[in-house]
Amino acid sequence: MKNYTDLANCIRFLSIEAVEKAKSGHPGMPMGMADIATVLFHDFLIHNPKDPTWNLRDRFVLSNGHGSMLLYSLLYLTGYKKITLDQIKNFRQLGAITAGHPEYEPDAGIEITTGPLGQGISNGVGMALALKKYCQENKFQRTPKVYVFCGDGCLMEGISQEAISLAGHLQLDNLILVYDNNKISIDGSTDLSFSDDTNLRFQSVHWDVYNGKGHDHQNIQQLFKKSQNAKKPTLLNFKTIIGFGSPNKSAKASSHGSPLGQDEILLTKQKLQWSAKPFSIPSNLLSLWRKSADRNQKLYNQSKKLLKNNQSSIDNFKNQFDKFFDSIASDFKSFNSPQATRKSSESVLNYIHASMPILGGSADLTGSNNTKGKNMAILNQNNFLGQYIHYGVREHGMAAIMNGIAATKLFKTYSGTFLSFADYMKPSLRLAALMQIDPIQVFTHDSIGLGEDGPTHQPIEQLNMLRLIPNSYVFRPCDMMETIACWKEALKISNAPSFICLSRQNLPQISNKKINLKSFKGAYVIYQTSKNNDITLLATGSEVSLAIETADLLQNDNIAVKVVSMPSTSLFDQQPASFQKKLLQSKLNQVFVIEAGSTMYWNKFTTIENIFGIDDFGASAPAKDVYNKFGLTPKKISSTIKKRIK
Ligand SMILES: Cc1ncc(C[n+]2csc(CCOP(=O)(O)OP(=O)(O)O)c2C)c(N)n1
Ligand SMILES: [Mg+2]
Repeated sequence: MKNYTDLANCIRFLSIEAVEKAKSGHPGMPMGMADIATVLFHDFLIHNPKDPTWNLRDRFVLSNGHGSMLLYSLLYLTGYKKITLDQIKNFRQLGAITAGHPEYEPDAGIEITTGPLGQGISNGVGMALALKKYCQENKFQRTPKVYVFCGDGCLMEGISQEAISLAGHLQLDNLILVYDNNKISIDGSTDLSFSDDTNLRFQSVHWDVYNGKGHDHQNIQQLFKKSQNAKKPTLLNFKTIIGFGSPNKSAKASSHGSPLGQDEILLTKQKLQWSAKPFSIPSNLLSLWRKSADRNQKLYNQSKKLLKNNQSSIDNFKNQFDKFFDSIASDFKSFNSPQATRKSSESVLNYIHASMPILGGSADLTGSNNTKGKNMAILNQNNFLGQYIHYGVREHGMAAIMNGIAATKLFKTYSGTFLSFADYMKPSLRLAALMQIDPIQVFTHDSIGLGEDGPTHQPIEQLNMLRLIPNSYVFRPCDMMETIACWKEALKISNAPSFICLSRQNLPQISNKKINLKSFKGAYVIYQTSKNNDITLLATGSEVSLAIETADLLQNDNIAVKVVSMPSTSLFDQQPASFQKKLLQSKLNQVFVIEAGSTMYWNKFTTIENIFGIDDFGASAPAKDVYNKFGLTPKKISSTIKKRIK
């Protein structure tokens, strides 16, 4: 048996010293998980530190991301180039990769951004799913495994249940969840708030479950061995001691999130018989760590040959986008029937899914979101060749699972729910934007226009909530042609999430011949009553036709109106100031805005009195009556505008 104790102590002391130097951080978790991580990285994890993004590597996810020093120590010790000793010494400092919580950087071995507890478990489910699909499609013999470390906190979070339930249903046998069962969280003993029978919980959703002793190397090995040929996802429930090795702080919440202090470090060194200086790893141990992945070399070489001819990714389609979408647009150039944009979106999907490596789905609203293309096969436990996932009613889990899929970069992924339930997904949407990964959310029923289902289902502030997420793209098309344009842009974007917001109700076809698909800038003039307009009326989605009707009424009173459709505020924001200014300019220099949602966002374009929106909850009634109740009718708006410009 290798000297796992000393190897694990390398992790412990790098972590302790880095936290001490940074004067902040979480030493307890790396000290408690060091033994398990050591056995995993020396004997089981298949990776190549010299080629961090090798597609067929196993994935290691630290869902309990506060223990980030565990990950950085492992990456430094195993020889990932980007994680140098200087990076470890600069833990938590400006510009370092070694941030407080792991931040997605596959080149450095950081597979996903974690820290908000529970997300990593769900990301791991997405990775396992994507890898299984990818390997079955390419007939690879070995499917990479996904090892996820998690703590008590991750399992307390509701999102973990959504994810483990779906993982069990799909029988993701390449997923191994390693539970740091130390019975401690920030407030103290988990007895304060957590008395789940965790094993029973996992068994009830069809997982294999094993109990282990987290500091007994032989036992750890046996358990990982059991997980290797599993037919189901596996939970390894390890009893561990937080802050292992610290005489006064181990097994206590005091080791969770603050430096041990110099005195306690000395005592810990004595207890663990460690004499090396801070940040110095004895050469014999470092050399064992650096060689720990050599056992994978043969598999690596073989798989590289296989991968050579299998580089299918959305990137390969990038230069065909113009041609591809032009041909869709040309098929719809005479289309003139009123249609809900969710339905238009379905028409676009019918083209896309047949041509691109895309993985769709919905959180139990397939028929309402119109997210399933005509011939999309369902992905289920018996068929990973399918392209469509029934996520069930699990929006938060779905969004985090999609982040895991997107992080593998093996598939472009989209899914759907109602816009009002974007709130259920927000934490994961934010993380996608932070990570610069590219899932697409299809949000239908995007306003009070959904009518009778009422205010619980009518989004108000959600559009602007999404617009406020940095590095994200919000789309809200007004008809078929704009929907084509929005899908094209969303598919092209590879470094940010996209949110495509679509109507439940029918809308007229108005953008044909006006919109320029080739150089779509997020906004354009869709209608004007004269060449020299008095005012500009800006609208999005379902309110564009309302704006055009309003413009016609104003024209009757000799007020000339330019109507600007802005299906993507995000793309418009990126245009040069000169373009933005010119588009919104008018004789009276007055911009008015109509959007059936909260007004807050739009005051960057105009004064608050010029915005027609809704800063209240909607109402349960036929759509026409709800629009009327909130004053969003051509008659009411035109009369207010008339008064304003007098
Ligand atoms: C969603 C979320 N809520 C709260 C926190 C703050 N937080 C960080 S760690 C932690 C306790 C987690 O306990 P556990 O997972 O058992 O970690 P351990 O102390 O055992 O390392 C909390 C509440 C967080 N990171 N994410
Ligand atoms: Mg804990």
